[in-house]
Amino acid sequence: RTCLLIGAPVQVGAGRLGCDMGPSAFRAAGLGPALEDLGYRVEDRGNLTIPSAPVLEHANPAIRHLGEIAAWTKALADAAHAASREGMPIFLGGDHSLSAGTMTGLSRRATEEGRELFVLWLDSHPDFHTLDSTRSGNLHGVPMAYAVGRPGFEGFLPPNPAPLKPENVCMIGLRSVDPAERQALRDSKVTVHDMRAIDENGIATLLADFLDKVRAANGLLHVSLDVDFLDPGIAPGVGTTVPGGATFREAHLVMEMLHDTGLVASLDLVELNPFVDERGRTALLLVDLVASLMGRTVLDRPTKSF
Ligand code: DIR
Ligand code: MN
Ligand code: MN
Ligand code: MN
Repeated sequence: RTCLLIGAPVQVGAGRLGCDMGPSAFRAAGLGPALEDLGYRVEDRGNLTIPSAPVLEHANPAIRHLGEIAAWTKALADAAHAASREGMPIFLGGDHSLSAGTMTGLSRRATEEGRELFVLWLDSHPDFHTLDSTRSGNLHGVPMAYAVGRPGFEGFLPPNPAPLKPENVCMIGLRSVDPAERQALRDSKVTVHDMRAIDENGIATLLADFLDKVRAANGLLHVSLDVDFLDPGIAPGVGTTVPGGATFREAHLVMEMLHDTGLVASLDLVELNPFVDERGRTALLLVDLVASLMGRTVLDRPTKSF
């Protein structure tokens, strides 16, 4: 199996600059060699770029960089669609606005193959704002709403012909949800697990339920990992730290369980901000988490049958 590393140095979707250095930090932290050690062929495709983007105006005056994010979304959708045929794409962000593009391209791919895209969303935020409801105007707060085809994206890009089904999305780790997002999630079929749900049930139980669903549907599984899913104590290198996040062991367990299923087809690594990281420790942690996702274990394990 070939892993395709695709850098997406988009940073204007976030409230502070620095995520454009994310792809370099993942490389410097040894992501490629870690995957090669596990026996994968690794192709580093370098970083995507966008043509100079037109300025797009929107009725919501808070919105920032709409034209640029539209250009990134288009470029990423095309890249994700193409790469998903050649191997397992790993998108190195970049802020979370990039997932509007990756999920769009991947759902197009799934539809062509007669399958359905499923998304595991690991984030403290649901990123479920529309262009009308965002108050910050930071477009890393909207990618999931766009991907599932919520109205409120007029004048952004043409409507997505093959949107992701909300019932195929599972969010784990939520602890910062704006009122408009909370209402919209209540009215949607997205599965949402906040930190309390993790505390009460254990993260493994929540994840296993979702993975059963993906397996039963023979779905294509995409994982979108926002650094702020993790507790800031172990992952300080992100612009939007939110206390009370996933622990080191919870995060590794999620990755190890995902590997056991063999269902993961693609991955976003987003919101790493090397400018606020502590000597690369967040980048190094992310590389170790990806290694767990791709099969690194401490001891041999009996093959688990589902
Ligand atoms: C907040 C924070 N909901 C916003 N969002 C994100 O700005 O819309 N922060 N994604 O990382
Ligand atoms: Mn996010
Ligand atoms: Mn987040
Ligand atoms: Mn924000």
